[in-house]
Amino acid sequence: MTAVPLDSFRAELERLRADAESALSAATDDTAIEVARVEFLGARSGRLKAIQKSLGGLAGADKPAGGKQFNEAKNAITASFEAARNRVLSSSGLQSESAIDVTLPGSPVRLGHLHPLTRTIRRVQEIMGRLGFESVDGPEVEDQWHNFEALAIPAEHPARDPLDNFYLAVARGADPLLLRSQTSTVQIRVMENRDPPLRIVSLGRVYRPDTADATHYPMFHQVEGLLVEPGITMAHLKSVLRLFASSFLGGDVHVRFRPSFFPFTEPSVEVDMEWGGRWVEMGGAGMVDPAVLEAVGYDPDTVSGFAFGLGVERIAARRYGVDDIRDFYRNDVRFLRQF
Ligand code: FA5
Repeated sequence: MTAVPLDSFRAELERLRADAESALSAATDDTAIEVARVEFLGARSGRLKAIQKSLGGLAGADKPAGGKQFNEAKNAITASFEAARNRVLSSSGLQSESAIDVTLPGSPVRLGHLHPLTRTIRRVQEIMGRLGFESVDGPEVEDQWHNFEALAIPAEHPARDPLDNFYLAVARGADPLLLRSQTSTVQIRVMENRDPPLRIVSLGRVYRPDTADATHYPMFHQVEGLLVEPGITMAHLKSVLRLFASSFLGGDVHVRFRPSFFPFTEPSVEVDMEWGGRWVEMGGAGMVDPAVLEAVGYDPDTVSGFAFGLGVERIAARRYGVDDIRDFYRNDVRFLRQF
């Protein structure tokens, strides 16, 4: 068998080297580099491996020179391969594999949390639940019957004034709907559908065209409580409110009743709470008016009940030491992060 001439062996190596360099310099991603690696440097069927096998065909005297040329070509192709790999890594944002130091501590992920008003609502539901009050919902768009009439607020009552409510545009002649101005609507909806005894609590949004200030907002939340059973008195009302206030605010909270008027309760009171040396009005309450019990088909001679409605923003402000309820709605994370 005639020996392979050293010149043609070298020419073959040069061609391979040129092919490898052009394939690697054209590679723009990991996949292209891997394809080139397998073609040129592959351990089993790579083109370099094939040339290595032909080394054995050189004449004995040419073998040392051929081996040297083979090693030079192999080192050059391996270096081009490394260079191409680093180029692709750095263009994908990673300078090189060593740029990721897995021993460094990770950057902390900041966890969000519930809005203080949502937390207040859940806490109120939980405390009232322990006192046996079931949580119920009612619609925010209401009709005149549930927002006013069934609550003994007749057509001529100033509380129905268009300037004091958000009425919705409706077809001519139809009874206008409105965004509910109080959660007392839910009292009616529940009593219409259930028989006594009942204990419910309802938390939700209400709407009034009030000018926003430190204690008012045009959209706010109320918590409505209603208990109807035989033999209920104002003493039960005060006990429940005291228990609630002490659990919610913590410590010994004093509850004060001031005589007031609501068309749907008789007698009616304003509820103030004293905590940390300050009295704050939290809401209204009273014994459900017999006219309201009759409007929903209950017999006022066999059952009586109390109802209360508290402002959620006011009790949340008290609980968290917030001076201005508008802060709850500014969406300023520096404020919200504190809770
Ligand atoms: C009522 O809304 C009655 N429905 C409460 C009631 C329920 C009485 C059951 C009797 C029986 P009043 O309008 O006072 O009452 O509102 C109750 C509470 O809502 C207020 O004491 C206050 O805490 C809160 N509140 C009223 N207006 C606003 C407002 N614009 N922004 C924030 N909170 C308000």
